[in-house]
Amino acid sequence: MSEPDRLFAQPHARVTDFAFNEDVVRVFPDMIKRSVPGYATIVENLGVIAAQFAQPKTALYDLGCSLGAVSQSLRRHVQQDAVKIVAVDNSPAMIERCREYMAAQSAMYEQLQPIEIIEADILNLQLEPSSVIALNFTLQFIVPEKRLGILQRIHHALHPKGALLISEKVRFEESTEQMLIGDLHIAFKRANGYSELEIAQKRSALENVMLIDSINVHRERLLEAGFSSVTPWFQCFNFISLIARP
Ligand code: GEK
Repeated sequence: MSEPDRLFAQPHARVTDFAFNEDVVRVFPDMIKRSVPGYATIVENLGVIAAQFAQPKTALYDLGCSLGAVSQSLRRHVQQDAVKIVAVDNSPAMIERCREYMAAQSAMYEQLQPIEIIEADILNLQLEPSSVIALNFTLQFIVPEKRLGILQRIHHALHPKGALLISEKVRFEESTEQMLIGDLHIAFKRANGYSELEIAQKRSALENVMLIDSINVHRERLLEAGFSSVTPWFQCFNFISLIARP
């Protein structure tokens, strides 16, 4: 169903801001796999981790679900009774395709957890009592001044034995480290078949819409939002995944 990502292969007269529209949806599985080091490992293990924190009679949220990869992993790994998985995205094109993928998964496997797929802005979403909330590469697309507020709402919704699972691209505060790891990420993209033109045009498309923080900024903000601990469980180059406990 997914096409190879050639969105930035030809020179664009003017590179416009990146948007999660139908063109992106068509190539998304290929794009994210070739751009985010460790993506498949992160997605699979978010299910494994979620199974340790999920509590009966609570919701498990996949916020900024895109095509629902994390929700699919949660459905396969979490066995607790009476949990409800809720996948949320504000891109109509993503949600439409997500529903198709989820229907295909439901048809293929028995005994999957129930799922609700919602088109909504996570900034306006009323969160039900939850035990696991995943923000898998989503917070980086939220305007910086709204990030603390959403983390505070997530903290408020979380069961004491639950967890926020958050993955992000990060920057490094020390410039030589930033240069080294940034270059290694570019090498990863080259190794996955992206040309210099594709890498450069994608970078300018994301410049104004994906604003990344350092690990320290994430940690401090999560603590300010009320979380008691922040534990990195995965890093590959400048891509990390953290477990934040209420
Ligand atoms: C995955 N988690 O495959 N409200 C709802 N959704 C939003 C908002 C918002 N305010 N802002 C951005 N999004 C996925 C990958 S992609 C990351 C997540 C990437 C959505 C946006 O529409 C997009 O689908 C997603 O967040 C970010 O594990 O493409 O690098």
